[in-house]
Amino acid sequence: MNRSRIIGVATVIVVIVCMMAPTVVLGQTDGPVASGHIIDGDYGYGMPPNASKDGHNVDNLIHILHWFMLALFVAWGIFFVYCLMRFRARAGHRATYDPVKAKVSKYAEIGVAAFEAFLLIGLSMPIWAATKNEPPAKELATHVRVVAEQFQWNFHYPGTDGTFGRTAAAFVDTVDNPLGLDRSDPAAEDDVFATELHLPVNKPVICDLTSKDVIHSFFLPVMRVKQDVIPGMRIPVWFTPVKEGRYEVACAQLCGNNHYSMRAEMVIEDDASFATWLEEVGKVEEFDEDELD
Ligand SMILES: [Cu+2]
Repeated sequence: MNRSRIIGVATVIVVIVCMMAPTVVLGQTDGPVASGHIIDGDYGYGMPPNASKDGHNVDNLIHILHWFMLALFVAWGIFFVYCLMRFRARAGHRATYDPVKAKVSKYAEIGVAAFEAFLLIGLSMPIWAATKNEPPAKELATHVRVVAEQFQWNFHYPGTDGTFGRTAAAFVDTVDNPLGLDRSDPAAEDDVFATELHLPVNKPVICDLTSKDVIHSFFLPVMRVKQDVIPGMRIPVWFTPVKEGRYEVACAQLCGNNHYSMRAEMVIEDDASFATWLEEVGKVEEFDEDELD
């Protein structure tokens, strides 16, 4: 074996080993620690756990896409190594620069294009349409406003009256009134502000997303939800949590120096625990207001 061939084969082997190393060496890592709590579920090297009703559809799509990419990677890799060997420089062999005219490659390319069209039109679009076209009925859903800012997630609950109080930028106070709630509005009286997202299990959730400053991205890995949060817009997303636990809320858009620290916790719990929590958080707010007066 000549030197250049050895170098070529060694390079291919090193590239393949490097790509496999994380799976072989690291395997499943421990769950991450956020704000001093271990978050439920397996956040290791593979997919995060699925805690939503429609998450399996997204997972199936991701699995199919990855198997397809693996097949393409292996097939093209074999073809690449074959070409390196077959057309290497050697005595009695001249390089030719004419494109190859073979039926096999033509059919292979048509096959790949057809399968990609199927992935988009036959598989992805129906799943998207089924889960994203029709929002759940508002009266049957838990409705939360999610207000992003550098570098925190704020959650605004309408309280027992089910109506959000009026908010305006003029009322915003970073310490006492981060949502800019108009305290004189009767609908604002029972509104609840939190920095943890608590939600009852087995009930649809509608989150209206807004931002106070730059573009953020609301990312709930276990719900398979990711949506950009744009200042000046109110963008709804919806999902149905089906597994109780404490999970991660992340920001998936590089939004400034402390982007890495922009995370919160989402607690999925039974109806009774959710109601108790909402009451407790509401009480803390009232207490704070008395203290300030
Ligand atoms: Cu952010």
